[in-house]
Amino acid sequence: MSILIRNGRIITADADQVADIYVTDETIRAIGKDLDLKADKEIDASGKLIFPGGIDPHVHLDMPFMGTFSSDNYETGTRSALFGGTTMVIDFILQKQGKSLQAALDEWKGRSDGNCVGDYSFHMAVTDFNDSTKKEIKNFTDKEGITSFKTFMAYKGALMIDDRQMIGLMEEVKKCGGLINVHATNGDMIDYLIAKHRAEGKLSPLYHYLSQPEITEAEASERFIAMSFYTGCPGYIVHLTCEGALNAVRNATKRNQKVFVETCIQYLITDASLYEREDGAKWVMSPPLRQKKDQETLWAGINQGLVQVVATDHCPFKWEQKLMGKDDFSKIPNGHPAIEHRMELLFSEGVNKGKITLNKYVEVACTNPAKIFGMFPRKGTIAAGSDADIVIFDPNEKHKLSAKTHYMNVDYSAYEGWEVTGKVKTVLLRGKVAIEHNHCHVDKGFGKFVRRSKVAQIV
Ligand code: DUC
Ligand code: ZN
Ligand code: ZN
Repeated sequence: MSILIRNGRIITADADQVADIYVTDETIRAIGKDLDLKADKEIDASGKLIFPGGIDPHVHLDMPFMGTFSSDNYETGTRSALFGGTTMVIDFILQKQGKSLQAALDEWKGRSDGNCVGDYSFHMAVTDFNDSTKKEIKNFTDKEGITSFKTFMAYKGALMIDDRQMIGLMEEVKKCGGLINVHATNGDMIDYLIAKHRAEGKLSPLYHYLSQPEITEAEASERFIAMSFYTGCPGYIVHLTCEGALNAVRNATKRNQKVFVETCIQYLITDASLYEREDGAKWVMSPPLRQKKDQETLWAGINQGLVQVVATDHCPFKWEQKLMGKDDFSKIPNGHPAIEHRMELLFSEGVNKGKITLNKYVEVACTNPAKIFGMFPRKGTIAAGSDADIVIFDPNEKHKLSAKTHYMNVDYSAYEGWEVTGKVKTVLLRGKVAIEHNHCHVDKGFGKFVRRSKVAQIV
């Protein structure tokens, strides 16, 4: 099957040109003006923007968490990602404390194998680092193509590791050519504040926010960065939300240390005032939403090159699940749904409102995740030889986001009624038209596991 996309404005991280794209099988074969080629299918993209397929490197699908499972499984999650122009996601495997990494990998394969509509990979979350876990790292980097290892400095008693384990893991991961991702918040401080608020009968969603003040994130980020510097292990801070944490990253640049940083779309465009609403549980996530001043810091951080990735931390729970914490914020499953809306919201709020350029948009939503996580240039760009993961985007179409029209398996929208300018129209995944005319044309099982290489490219 060959496809010729005519006359689109092709945006990559470093170029902007009107040209044709010729695709056969799974791959982009040629890019040029007025290509003298015939194809089985022609798509007229005049007046449209063309982006590489989006990559969301932070999602939690069908994940056992806080006594329940996130409500999008691998099928509904990757399908709704495709509708929103995200052709690949990286999900998290969680080791159970006291059990092996391999046992967790097997469990996650059991839920994901054959069920993905879009492409996917995994980060391996190490929640119990010991002599036996240490021996397993090399198998992941060298055989499984899983080269990033997630750590939690919070969720005490469930996922959190201490600094001793962190240093040990960093030394091993460095030796194996991998990268450490971190949820950087001070778990002990948060644990204390949660207990304090509960003891005082302060149980509403607002106290979720007040139990994780900015300083808990700034402190842990600084500590993580110091350990990464000391060990020389490449570090990637996931879902960074605030000024204090970004200042820690900026300080590291003064000693020429490179730390990769991800923020998520919700931290750029929403703020903690939502916790005062009756339905504030919809935005109970960790870290919590912050203040308006932090949004400005994060947009600036993107333009300063300190923040390289915009992800989602997609971790949806239905309203019934959120009600598990109706009388106690600490029992509300943490997470919110966004996998489908990242590309459109970032365009509408970022590019359309003049906060970031089109090239920066592609860089943070598509290219940098591919570079940092060992998939570039196969993924994350539009170039001859790359996978034909392509988004055709109408920059002018206005629409509203709603639970009535979204494809995510969750019965509310965290963005109900948001007016968005710009719409994903057609999506190719490895040369196949996956989304067209508001329909998904690929089935579960089409999505492939992507093996990743070891070396994170400096971005
Ligand atoms: N934060 C969330 O909000 N959900 C899943 C895990 C996390 O760290
Ligand atoms: Zn996290
Ligand atoms: Zn997460």
